Amino acid sequence: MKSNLDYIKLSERFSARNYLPLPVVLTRAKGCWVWDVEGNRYLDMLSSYSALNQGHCHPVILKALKKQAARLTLTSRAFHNDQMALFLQKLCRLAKYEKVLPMNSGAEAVETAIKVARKWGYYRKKVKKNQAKIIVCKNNFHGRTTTIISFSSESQYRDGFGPFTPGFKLISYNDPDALKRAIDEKTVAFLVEPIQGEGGVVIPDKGYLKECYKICKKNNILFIADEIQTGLGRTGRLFACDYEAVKPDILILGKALGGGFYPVSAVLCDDEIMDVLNPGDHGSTFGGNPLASAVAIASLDVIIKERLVQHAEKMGNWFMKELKKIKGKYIKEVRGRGLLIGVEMKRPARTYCEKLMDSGILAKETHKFVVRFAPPLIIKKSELNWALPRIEDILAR
Ligand code: IF1
Repeated sequence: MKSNLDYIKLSERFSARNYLPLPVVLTRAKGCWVWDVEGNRYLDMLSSYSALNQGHCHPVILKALKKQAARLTLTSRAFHNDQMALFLQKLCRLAKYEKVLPMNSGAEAVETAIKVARKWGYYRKKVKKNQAKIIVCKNNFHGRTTTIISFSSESQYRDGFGPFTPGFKLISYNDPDALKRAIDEKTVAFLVEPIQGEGGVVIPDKGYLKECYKICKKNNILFIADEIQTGLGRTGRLFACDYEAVKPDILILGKALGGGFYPVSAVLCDDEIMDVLNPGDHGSTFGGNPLASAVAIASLDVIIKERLVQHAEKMGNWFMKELKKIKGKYIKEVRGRGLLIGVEMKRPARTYCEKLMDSGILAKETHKFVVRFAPPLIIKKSELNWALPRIEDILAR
């Protein structure tokens, strides 16, 4: 039998060095639990950055995947397949939009939304050719493509990767007045995360999203919400924007849409916006493929049938209350919504994550000082109760 270290050494030899994972090699999983190659068990409190809202290897999604994999996996969009329309219909009805454009990764969906917004700007708002501007927030995370990192405020994400795509303006997050000031006649859209995930689980003030939405409406600008991480139940609502009854003009989804089995992302909006796209304008070899579609249908079914949104709210509220009771001189703040929770420490969070791992809990730091807890939404109170004393033991140190 090979050890964790054997695989890590092998990985270090052949893998690009663009990650620094915790030193554990996982080999199987079920629900909220994962096992490493040495047989140690861990509670997964990261859920692959919210891509595993339904838990690992959910039997309903697995069944759908197996059935579809044996039947038809890929057609390209040169032909129709009998799964995509069913997926898009389900998603439209659930999220209350008229159209969906399916892609694969989150970053691709963000790129798609940018293209749709720009084209809408030129053809509907009549912005001068190649002048469109999109307003984004400091401390954002929307992905890793060259265009998306062009409007990152994180120097590491950009360093060495220029030249950058123009047409973006950075403003401070949680500041509606900054949005007002940044708007001019070239502005076509405002792109925002309802909660900044990678930014350190940053929750804006109550009313921020609503206020920004109103400003966008007043100025004929599209409000685009990146709910790749916050969407599909994570925060205790189907979408985090629901907390403020905001329906974005363009909604971007990813991660949990594929139930942890398959990369599936989507851009949703109504006809008047999506209609700017014509055949040949945009596409993807794998987007909307029948395997992805069947997996996404099952992934959405599980969220609804198992009432994961309601469960996330209940478990999240309780768990956060318990976390707030932990007394530790290095704990600065506990914040979150639903099961997207960050504990900001006064010292680098990586060390705490390493210690948590040693006690059987997998979590990942974000923004250096924040330990993020975002378990699968299926997590039981008993499992959180198992984790709490272990978390307390480490965070209180
Ligand atoms: C990695 C972070 C989380 C996202 C939002 C778009 C994307 C993401 C709001 C792009 C992706 C991932 C990327 C992943 C780690 C993870 C992450 F720490 F980097 F920021 F979740 F917090 N919009 N976030 O959160 O989606 O193209 O990756 O499918 O290792 O970079 P993608």
